[in-house]
Amino acid sequence: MSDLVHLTKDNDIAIITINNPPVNALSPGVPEGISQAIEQIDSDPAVKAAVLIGGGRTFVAGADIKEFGKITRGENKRGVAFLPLLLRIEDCSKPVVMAIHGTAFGGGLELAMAGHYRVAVPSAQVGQPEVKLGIIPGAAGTQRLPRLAGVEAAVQMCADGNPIKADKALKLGIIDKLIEGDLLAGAVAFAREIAGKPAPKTRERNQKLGTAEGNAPIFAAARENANKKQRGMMAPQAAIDAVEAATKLSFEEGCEAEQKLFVECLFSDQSKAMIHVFFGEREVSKIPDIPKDTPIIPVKSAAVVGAGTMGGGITMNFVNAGIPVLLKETDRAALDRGLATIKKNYANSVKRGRFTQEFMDQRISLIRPTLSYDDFGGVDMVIEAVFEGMALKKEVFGELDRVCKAGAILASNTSTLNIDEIASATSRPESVIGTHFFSPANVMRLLEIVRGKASSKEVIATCMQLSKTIGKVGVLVGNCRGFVGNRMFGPYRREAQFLVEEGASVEAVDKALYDFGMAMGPLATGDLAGLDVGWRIRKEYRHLEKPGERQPLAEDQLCEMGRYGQKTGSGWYKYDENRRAVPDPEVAELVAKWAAEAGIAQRQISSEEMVDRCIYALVNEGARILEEGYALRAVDIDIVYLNGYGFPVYRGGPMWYADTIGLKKVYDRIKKFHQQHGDIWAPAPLLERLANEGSTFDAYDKERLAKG
Ligand code: T1G
Ligand code: NAD
Repeated sequence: MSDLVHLTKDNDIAIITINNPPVNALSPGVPEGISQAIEQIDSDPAVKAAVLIGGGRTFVAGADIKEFGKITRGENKRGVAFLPLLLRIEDCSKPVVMAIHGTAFGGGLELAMAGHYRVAVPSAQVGQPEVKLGIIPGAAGTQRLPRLAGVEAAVQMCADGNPIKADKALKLGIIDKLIEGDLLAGAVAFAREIAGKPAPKTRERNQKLGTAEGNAPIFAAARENANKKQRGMMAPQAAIDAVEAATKLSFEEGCEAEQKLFVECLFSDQSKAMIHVFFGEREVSKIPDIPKDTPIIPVKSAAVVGAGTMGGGITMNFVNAGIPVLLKETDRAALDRGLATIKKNYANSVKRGRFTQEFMDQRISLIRPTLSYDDFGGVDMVIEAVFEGMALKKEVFGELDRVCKAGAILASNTSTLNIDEIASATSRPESVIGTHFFSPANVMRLLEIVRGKASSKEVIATCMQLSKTIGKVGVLVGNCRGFVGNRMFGPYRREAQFLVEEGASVEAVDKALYDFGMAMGPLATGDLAGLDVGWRIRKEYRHLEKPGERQPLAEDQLCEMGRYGQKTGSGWYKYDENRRAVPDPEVAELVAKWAAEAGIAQRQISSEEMVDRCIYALVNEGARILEEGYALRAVDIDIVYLNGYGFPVYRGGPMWYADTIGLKKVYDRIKKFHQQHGDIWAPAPLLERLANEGSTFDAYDKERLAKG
């Protein structure tokens, strides 16, 4: 037996234990170990039944995702050929009981469904999350799951990839029994109960496969839903096709259909991008110069200064995690306004069934509104979210320095201001850091953690861990203007405006980027966030603009006219009573007039150019940020854009996308834009180097990691 799979016995019950930490993935050696164990069990007359269980914190969490790259690069010829093993388990002459705790995901659930019975602890979860990696189940999951859970549940689980809890799995028929207390003991007792009885083979359970008439509306609805919620992704559609095959073909033919779709997805750019994102979301939490054992400052209580757009959402994140919050404002009216917005947001979530009324009441009871700093002395962390102005921020931090206890973390939610300068208003810059949330702060997953020159390792490590506690993806970024996300967003939106000035329509530019996969077009995004936010910042930094450098014409003038976007009912678009965007011919006329006055020639512009100018502007600025060291890795930039700016996950982020296109091609295109549009398009030196070396941003990351 291998180190990864142990076979023991409890009298007449055999126990197969998988030990492949951290998540018992089906890495090379594990399937082989299980296969050997089944052979032994089958030939051991003393054994009446068997239990298969995961060692450590979970059942099998799937195939080893690290192997996929080797498969698509041709280094691993074996692939994920689990089908024969699963058939072997199903054909075992002794019933096999799968004992599930933690997460039975992907190949883990497929393994479990090949067993004759499944028992689980109530806290267990099961799921087919493969579509989140741009693939589909590849070991008969789309064939066995509908046989256990029915077509509707199976197609949903395989198409959206979201796990379900054990109690729901029991109701659906995926799980046969919930085990309270000791799982192994309960599973062995269950095995002893069913030993000697006929063991049902999942592949032969066809009762729940329904009829073609009955299933047709289910598949139609699933495809429509996937087109809406997973726009542009190929895997969800492939998963639906595979489950449909299960209802129309024999089990064997269904498995062949699934295999064909699985391989198409696995070798697709979408899957490579989404696997990059899977590991990227885990990589960003590793900070090279901050060891894993860096002491964490306990954050059991917090305070938020400013209950406006951001302060309210930030407060919700903390109380949702059970951390009480002192919420301070300047006056009662502002405080009541902030609290009312928080209550409205919770009420909407209760209406949508996301939270219970009891949860809402309990969370709101953790918020203590205040108009003074009196009780700030006891809190572990403060997040400041007052108006964006250096003088006011420094005034607030001066106050916090006076009232907060030693060791308290003092964080600013500033979106553009210099963290070191804010820290200079205190006697403890080592406790000051930026925590840049994204609007709406209780929804957007991204949290840019801005490292100041003096921010201590303990404060950084604490904020990185806290981001997980409050359900965010924390990315450590450097203290440059606009940090990573907004610094890149500037050139991206600049190009969108230039394209309109050169003759493209507002709708055409937004449609081109929407079709590319962005959650929303760049101009409509401006209207959503408020055109005045950028306008105030441009006014604050007007003195830094390079003389003679082309600046966008429209947004400042739209703001002068009071057109701030959705919040004023008009911006680039007009908005109807349901906040739906309506193209506004007046804007097209105004921009044409401003462009004519500026002598900007009008021309037909292809959507391909629109995408290249906006996306390559992101990439070029991203490359500058990387070489200047304001981002640790190219993948960090990708994770920022996927979680904060609606970049399509199936393209992996701007830097990975550029690698997919090929940096030489991207560089050549940027050189062209440089010739046409001047130094704003000067290629980033790092991009030039990597392009000429035929390298990639991904290789650059690995190179730097290796150098440590
Ligand atoms: N393969 C390889 N490594 C994995 C892995 C996997 N399946 N799952 C996790 N890891 C690594 C992860 O990179 C991290 O490494 C460490 O384990 C801890 O993970 C045939 C083809 C199980 C819910 O999609 O969802 O089966 O960063 O930080 O927050 O049809 O991991 O420490 O070096 O995420 O407690 C389907 C993926 C595969 C599940 C645990 N399975 N994993 O979450 O820990 S495709 C999945 C997860 C498949 C079959 C198909 C989560 C988790 P490091 P972690 P966590
Ligand atoms: P906002 O105008 O909606 O709210 C600011 C609040 O701060 C107001 O309610 C004001 O009364 C309060 N305030 C001002 N001085 C105060 C003081 N001394 N004590 C207590 N409260 C005080 O602004 P916002 O959009 O929430 O932005 C807040 C901060 O977050 C800014 O630094 C902004 O740059 C940043 N930010 C904003 C966004 C966004 O999309 N709005 C996104 C990320 C970061």
